[in-house]
Amino acid sequence: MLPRPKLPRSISLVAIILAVLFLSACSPAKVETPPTPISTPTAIPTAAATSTPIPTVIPTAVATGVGDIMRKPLVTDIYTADPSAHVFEGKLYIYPSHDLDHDTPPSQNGDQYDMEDYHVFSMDNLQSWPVDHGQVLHVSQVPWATKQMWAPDAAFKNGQYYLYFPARDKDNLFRIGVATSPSPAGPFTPQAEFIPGSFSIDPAVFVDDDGQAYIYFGGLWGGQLEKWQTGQFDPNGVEPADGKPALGPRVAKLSADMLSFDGPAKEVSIVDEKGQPVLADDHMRRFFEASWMHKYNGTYYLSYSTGDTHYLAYATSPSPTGPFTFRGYVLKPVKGWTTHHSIVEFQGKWYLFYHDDQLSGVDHKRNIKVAELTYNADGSIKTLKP
Ligand code: FUB
Repeated sequence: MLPRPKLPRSISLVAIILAVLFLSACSPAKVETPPTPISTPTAIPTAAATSTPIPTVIPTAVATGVGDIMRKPLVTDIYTADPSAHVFEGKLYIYPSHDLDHDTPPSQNGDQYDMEDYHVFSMDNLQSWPVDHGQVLHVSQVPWATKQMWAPDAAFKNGQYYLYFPARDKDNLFRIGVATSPSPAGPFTPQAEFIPGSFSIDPAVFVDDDGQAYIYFGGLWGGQLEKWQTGQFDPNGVEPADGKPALGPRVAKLSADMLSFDGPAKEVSIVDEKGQPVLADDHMRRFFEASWMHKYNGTYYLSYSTGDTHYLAYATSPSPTGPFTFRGYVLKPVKGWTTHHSIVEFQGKWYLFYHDDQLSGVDHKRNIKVAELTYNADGSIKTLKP
């Protein structure tokens, strides 16, 4: 074996450096390890934690609390729907329905919408994800109610917060109840009885600039509105015949203490551009459910779902009690049968809160979303596509 020729020390050093550089150039580029996806936080434990947390992975933006939240499911660990949004104490509060993760077969009566409690959410701004304040009211706390805690709304007056909600009473009729809290985040304490004279579903409460509060409500089919046309519940009541005026939502002034109607509820009239009532067979324009009232530039905007045609429509009036003239659509049909919303101004912009069934693909397991809403110069709303 020949002895290895010895290299001078300086040459060996240069060789080593060159070898290191060569090897590092040949090695694969260092791959950034992706951050471990953060799985959905467990739902806040509540007295009625009957829903299974939704098995999903939420984007990093959700985990960090900052991101582009527009048109994305705002809550991913429980199912939420019917979002009523209000600005209270400088924050945006959302009062949605809480859909449960069960497989009750669908019916025209709405049995699959078998909800039993409410959560409240808040947002400091519309770049961060809502905070869940947990369960604020459960059906077991409401003496008169038995089931189906459907779309709620909230209001503030007299230094107190009010949560209005529909549920079935002991006779299986939908009624509207009210619960109170010193905080917009609840929890809410229910009144022992439903609001006298109330019926049907989907209360929406609007407090006008002069302090007078109005409650709008009603919904067809599962919501039973067509069964109240005589002022009494008629189990055989049906929608008006084709060619007759459609049923409108009901409106009542609320009493100063916000706990009862100040007089009987009246039917709201929705008319076309010629002042003629929208007809019962005009399913593209007739009221079905999900009333919402907001005021923009001094005009009152009544928006609602057209039900079986799945639009969010709107009509305007110089008066909070109408008649309202049909103007067009706020939102085209979303994924899922129901559509329900609220419209609110927050930090200088207008927003539509709505829902679809993106997370589940099931009509009664919905998720709330938000999109910016804009107006044309004539006060008409620019129709949003989901
Ligand atoms: O969430 C139950 C019912 O579905 C609501 O009360 C309706 O408006 C519809 O969204």
